[in-house]
Amino acid sequence: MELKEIYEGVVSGNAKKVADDVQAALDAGVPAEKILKEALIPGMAEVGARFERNEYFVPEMLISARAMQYGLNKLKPLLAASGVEPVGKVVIGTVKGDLHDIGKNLVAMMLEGAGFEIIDLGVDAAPEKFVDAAKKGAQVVAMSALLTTTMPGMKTTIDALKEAGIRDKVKVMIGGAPVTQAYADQIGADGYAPDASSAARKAKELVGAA
Ligand code: B1M
Repeated sequence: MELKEIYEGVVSGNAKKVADDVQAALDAGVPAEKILKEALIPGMAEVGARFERNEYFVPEMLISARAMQYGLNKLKPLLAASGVEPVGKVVIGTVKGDLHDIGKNLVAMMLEGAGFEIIDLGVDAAPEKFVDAAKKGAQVVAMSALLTTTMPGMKTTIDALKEAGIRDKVKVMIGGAPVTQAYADQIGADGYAPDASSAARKAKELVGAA
């Protein structure tokens, strides 16, 4: 199975083909991480590039996102299978106003694979939702944002954790395409990770399980 076919399936938004091709690649012994890094993620990057060039519009992005999710669903059992004792609890969500969840879902899968218990708040998660979930014993609050306009929601959530008196009880980790280490430093987050694998490493480091 050619990884190029999976890539093209994401770009053209053919969900069934992506699911079948990912399964065929797995059956042929291609590692899940290779499929992810060399086919699915580059496919979505091309979709973004076409959107920027006004060749794709929101409906095409949605159709490709669905195809990517079909592929990820096939990889999930492999990426999330760690078989180790829980190393901590993470509450994760995409911040308020932001509906992008593919990267967040991927980070959640890798965290699960690294041994964390996950509370997934989904998308458009308001600061109060993070605070309420953090009160239930999470050691890490993990926020994703894909829009420059929704990134400030990360600082608002940190402020809400402070107001609730629990900021010093949790570690805050942030990420997403427009997010940087400099932004994490600026808003007082404890950690930043550029991708899902390093997010899992960073979360372990933050809870002292690295
Ligand atoms: Co949107 N969108 N989108 N979109 N979309 C972007 C983000 C954009 C960059 C496209 C572009 O212009 N090139 C642009 C943002 C521009 C900006 O703010 N600077 C954009 C825009 C403008 C919009 C709308 C405003 C479009 C419109 O309506 N006019 C709109 C906003 C809706 C909203 O959220 N309120 C919109 C809508 C959508 C869809 C709903 C159609 C769809 C999302 C579907 C879904 O997620 N279920 C969509 C998509 C698919 C994209 C692109 C094409 C792909 C995003 C993606 O899934 N990437 C995207 C362009 C791009 O990113 N190249 C784009 C694959 C994913 C694996 O990567 O999410 O970056 P990513 O996650 C990575 C890392 O960032 C990191 O790890 C992940 C894996 O390695 N990471 C973390 C993510 N979260 C992390 C958290 C961590 C650590 C690491 O710690 C907690």
